[in-house]
Amino acid sequence: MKSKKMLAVAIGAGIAPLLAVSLPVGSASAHGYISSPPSRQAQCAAGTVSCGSIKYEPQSVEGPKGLTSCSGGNAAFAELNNDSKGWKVTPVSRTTSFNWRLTARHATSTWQYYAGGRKIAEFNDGGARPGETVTHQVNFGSLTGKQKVLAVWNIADTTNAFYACVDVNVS
Ligand SMILES: [Cu+2]
Repeated sequence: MKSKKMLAVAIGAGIAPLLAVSLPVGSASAHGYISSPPSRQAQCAAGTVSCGSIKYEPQSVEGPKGLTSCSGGNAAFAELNNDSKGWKVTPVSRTTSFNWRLTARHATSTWQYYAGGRKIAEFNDGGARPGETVTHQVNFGSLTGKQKVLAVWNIADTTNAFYACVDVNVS
């Protein structure tokens, strides 16, 4: 909203081309992550596991759509891909609520959950703007025991997605 207003003012002043190139594509530091069960980046932020810069911005694991890595392809957050880092594994039941905390409520295409090498759940928001918290009920089906869940938040109006890995033990 703020950007649009600035642009309108700029067009009026005849400097639109100059300003247009400097307009941010999206909000630089505000996005979202899974808070519970605690995702890897949530554990970094809480100090459950000691981490690098991701601990300051657990909401920023953004990358192109279609990736399968916990880091969303960000070299700075590569430690999120390390399965041996001592992540706390949360015991969960076959049907479990996954809760997202969104610091920017981006228009959303889909939310996807992968485990055991396949997609186990998908929720289609059809471009709607989510609330500050989003909860999904995910059913693990025949998957039991220790699982690494990759959750993906696909943004409707950019080519990007947000990624969060959650370590659980399904019983
Ligand atoms: Cu964002």
